[in-house]
Amino acid sequence: MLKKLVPVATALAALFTGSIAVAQVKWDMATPYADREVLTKNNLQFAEDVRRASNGQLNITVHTAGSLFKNPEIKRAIQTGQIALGEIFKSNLGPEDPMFEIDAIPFFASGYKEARALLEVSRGPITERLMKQGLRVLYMCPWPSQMFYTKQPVNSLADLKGLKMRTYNVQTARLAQLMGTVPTTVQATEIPQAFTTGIIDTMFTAGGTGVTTKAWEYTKFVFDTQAWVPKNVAFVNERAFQALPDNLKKVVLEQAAIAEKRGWEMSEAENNLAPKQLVDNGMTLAPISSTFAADLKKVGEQMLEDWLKKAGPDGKKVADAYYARLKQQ
Ligand code: PCA
Repeated sequence: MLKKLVPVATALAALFTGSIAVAQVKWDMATPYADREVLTKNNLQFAEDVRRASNGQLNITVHTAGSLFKNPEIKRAIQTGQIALGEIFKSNLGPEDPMFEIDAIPFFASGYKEARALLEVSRGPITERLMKQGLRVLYMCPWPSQMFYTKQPVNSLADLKGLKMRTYNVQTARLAQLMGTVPTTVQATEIPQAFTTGIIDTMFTAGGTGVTTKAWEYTKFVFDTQAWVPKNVAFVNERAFQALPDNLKKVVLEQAAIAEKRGWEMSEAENNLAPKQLVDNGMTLAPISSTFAADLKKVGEQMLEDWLKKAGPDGKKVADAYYARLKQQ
């Protein structure tokens, strides 16, 4: 009997001191992607880590898969204080400022090493821009490198002419146009349905997203193009952050740094695993012909040129710093 009572008494005491000494803070976090996606898993882990590290004083409820706000609405919801924090696809902010889409230029930074170098040189300009809008960046983690999925073999861009290509933002719509395809916006959560209803014929997405959306059910060929490594950004309303007591501020920042490191590792692990998973499920990992590679390279060069024009001196500075960093590696 006594044995049973002791833990209850201890738990009650803890609850009491907890509620008297400090109020519990509850935050809502909106995220756009399905629970099975690697970066969503990382967000859920972040929330769990914050709860644990704060001894339950800061509780973050993660609303995944756009269930609270959709990808394009999340930033506004945080800025207006409807929710404290969230995660979005960073280059969706490209129309606001080209700096946000520096990681969405095909073949500019296509592997993890390059993507890291690009993050190092662009973190400052990106966090400054968001801070001016009252948003504090918590972490930026990559999607696995973007692969290309089709129903039929491809030898050159000419084979894709007129096909409907799934796009997820302005930058990918531009890419689809330059590839001679018809851009069609479809969020990741709706990919299978869009394929089966014939809204789209082809897409770029991560190997991991190909696996989680069962690409083998509606496409046959996957090209490991390693086209670009786009990132998500998680941020918190700065007023909500500043309203926290110092000990909780520290917890948030520490766990955010851990989440960024873990997110990069989880993403890279998934990137390495995905091609085999796609093949095991019946897809053909198709070799990229020299013509197709040259066609894609040309499109990438055009997009880089366009971006440098749009991004002006700030963009040039970051691009130069990126090239310099690559040379040091
Ligand atoms: N998966 C998400 C974002 C980028 C990615 O690899 C998508 O396809 O929408």
